[in-house]
Amino acid sequence: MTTITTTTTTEPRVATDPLEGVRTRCGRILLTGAAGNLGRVLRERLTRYCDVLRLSDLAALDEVRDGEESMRCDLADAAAVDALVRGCDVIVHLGGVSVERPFEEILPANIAGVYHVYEAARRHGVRRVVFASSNHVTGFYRQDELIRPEDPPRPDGYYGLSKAFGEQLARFYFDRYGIETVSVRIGSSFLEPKDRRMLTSWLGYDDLEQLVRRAMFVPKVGCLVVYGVSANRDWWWDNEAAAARLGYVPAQTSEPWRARIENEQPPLPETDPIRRYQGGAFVVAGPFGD
Ligand code: NAI
Ligand code: 15L
Repeated sequence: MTTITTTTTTEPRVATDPLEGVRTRCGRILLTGAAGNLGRVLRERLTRYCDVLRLSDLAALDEVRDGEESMRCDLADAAAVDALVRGCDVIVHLGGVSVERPFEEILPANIAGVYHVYEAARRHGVRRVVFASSNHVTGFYRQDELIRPEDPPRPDGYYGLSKAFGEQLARFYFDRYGIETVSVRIGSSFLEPKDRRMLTSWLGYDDLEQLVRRAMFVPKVGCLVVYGVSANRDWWWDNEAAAARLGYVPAQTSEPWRARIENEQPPLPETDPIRRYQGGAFVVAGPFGD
């Protein structure tokens, strides 16, 4: 199997930073999915970019601190989402089902949910959304393929399909209403990579923050899709758009974990779909309830 290896990882690929001279602070940011893994990470980091960080989740949230407010909300509830979005300048939309699940669970949270977010954004004049999309939009590309965001989606399940829907919804709301979106197809964003696949798909938390900050504040992004991945040794995703359009230069890499993971975890057989496809275990999740 061919592996794509980068020749350079940390050299800046943009001549001028599109954020140069741009104010990276706004009035109110809405963070959905704030009780989740990445929500908790970004909660700590986004207050410095706004006067008020509005936290929301279906699950209970910890007590609010200075500069925060919280509104518990089910994304499936259109009226509740409308109230949630009112008064916000930017939406960082992380909320929803984050793994492969039966369609009946994905539909209200991820499909109706993202629709409710954009409808509320339209009604309340929100001009920018950062959408937490996923590498599972393209999970059925092979691990020996290098793909670009504009290549056709090949979702690896209902979850990946719901993210593809969100990206297309973002496109519609830009073309029709001018609402700008950066859809970030996040790879694997955890404190550290957990397995061989994540050595390629890992996105460190500092790089996540950098991407979200750029996605919120770089002027005139239009409707953009990028991958959320750190400067790992091997790449499946051509992320030139993230560099060129957002000025994203990842500063983290999965290399410090390589030796331990490769020693502890023998490679799967080459014919195993979990090794063959970029989506890893998601490509064999389900069917549910047979
Ligand atoms: P998570 O599962 O920890 O957090 C998702 C949050 O959404 C949870 O707190 C959950 O309570 C909330 N939620 C679920 N259904 C909801 C509903 N109907 N209404 C309101 N809130 C609801 O996931 P994580 O890891 O924090 O991911 C955040 C986002 O980033 C998700 O959209 C996920 O799909 C996306 N993503 C994450 C990746 C990662 O490596 N962590 C990779 C690719 C995408
Ligand atoms: C995702 O989309 C999931 O939300 C996350 O939990 C990870 O499984 C990640 O993809 C991944 O592909 O590793």
